[in-house]
Amino acid sequence: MYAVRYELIKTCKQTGARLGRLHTPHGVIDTPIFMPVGTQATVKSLTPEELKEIEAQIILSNTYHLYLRPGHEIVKKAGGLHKFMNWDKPILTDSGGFQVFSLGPLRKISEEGVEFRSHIDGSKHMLTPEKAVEIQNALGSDIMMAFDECAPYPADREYVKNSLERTTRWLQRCKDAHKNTENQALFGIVQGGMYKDLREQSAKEITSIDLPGYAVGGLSVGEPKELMYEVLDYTVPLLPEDKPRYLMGVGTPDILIDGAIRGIDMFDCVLPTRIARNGTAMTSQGKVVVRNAVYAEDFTTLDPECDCYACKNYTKAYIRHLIKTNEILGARLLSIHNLRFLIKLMENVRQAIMEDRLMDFRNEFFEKYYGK
Ligand code: PRF
Ligand code: ZN
Repeated sequence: MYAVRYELIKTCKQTGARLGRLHTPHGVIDTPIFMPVGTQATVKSLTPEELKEIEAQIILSNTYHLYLRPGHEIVKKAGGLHKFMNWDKPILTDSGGFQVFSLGPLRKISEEGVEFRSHIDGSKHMLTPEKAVEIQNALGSDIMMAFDECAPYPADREYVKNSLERTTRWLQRCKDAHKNTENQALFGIVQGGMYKDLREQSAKEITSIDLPGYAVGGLSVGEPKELMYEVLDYTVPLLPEDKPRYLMGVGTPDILIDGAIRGIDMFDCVLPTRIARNGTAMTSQGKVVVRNAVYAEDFTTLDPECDCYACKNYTKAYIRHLIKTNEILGARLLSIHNLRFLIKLMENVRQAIMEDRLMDFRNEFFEKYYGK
C-alpha cells in the first residue's frame, strides 16, 4: 500500500476538470488544490495557526534549503519536519533538483547527480537521487518528489532528450532508494521540454515506474503561456487517471483555473507571498498595487469579497503605510490575504466542478480579474 491514495470524485461535464481527494498520512486534501510554499520550513511570516485559519490544507517545502540549513539530521532529531515547524497537516517536499539547477554556473551535472556550491557559503556538495531520497526520508514529508532535471528554455532537442532519459534513470534510483513507502509517497516527474515526442517518451517512461502520483515539470521556465498549455494538452492525457497530477511551480490565477481544466490536481507557487512582500494584493477585481499613492487615502478593505483577517480588520491606506515604512505587519497581512485569495479560488473551482459549470466560472472570473 502506498502512503498516498487519490480518489476521483467526479469530472466536470463542461470542462473535464477533476474533483478529487488525496488521502495522506497527515490527512485528506481536496483537489484541485493550491499549495502555499514554505521553502525554509516556514510559509514566510505566517504561523501554522494562521495557515489553518485561511484553510491551507498542504504546504510545500524544499530539500535543498533544509539540507543546507539547518541540515536534515537536525530536522530528523527534532522528530521530522512536521514536529520541527509545528505543522500537523500534509507536507510535500521538492527534491532539490530544480533549486540546484537554478544555481547556474555553481553546478555540474553528471550521471551520478549534481555537484554544486552552496549559495550561502560556497561549500561543495553533491546531490544524487539517493541523497535526495535520504534527505526527504529524514524530513518525513508526506509526498516527496523525485530528483529530476528541469531543462532550461530554450534548449535543443538533443540536450532535452539526454536530460529526460537521465531523469528516468534517476527516478528508478529514487524508487530503489526509497524504503519508507508506507509513510511517504514518492512522485515521479515528467520532463521533455517543449517537444511533443519527447514529452510522450518521458510520460511513457516515467509512468511505467509504478508510483502513487506524477508531476509535470519543466514548464513555466520562460516559455510563452500558450506553449505551456499546448504541452499540457498533449502531456496530461498520458498520465494515469487514478493518480494525482501535479503541475510544478505554477500558480497564477489563470493557470490555476486553466490547469484544472486540463486535468491538473495540484499546484504551488511563490508568487502570492512574493508579491505580498512587494505590496501587491490579488483581489476579485484583479491585482491591486496597494503600495501606489492612489491608495494613500483609500479607507476601504483590500477585497470586499474576501473573508481573511486582513480584510476583516484593515484598510488599504493602513496596509500601504505599513508597506511604505517596511513594517513586517504589512507583508504579513498581504501574505495572509493573497494566500486566502488563491485557496478560496480553488474552493470555488471545486464547487464549480461539482456543479458542472467550471467553464462559466472561468469566464466570469477572467472577466472580473483580467477584464477579458
Ligand atoms: N522540477 C522540480 N521542481 C520544480 C520544477 C521542475 O521541473 C519546476 C518547473 N516549473 C518548478 N519546481 N523538481
Ligand atoms: Zn483578504
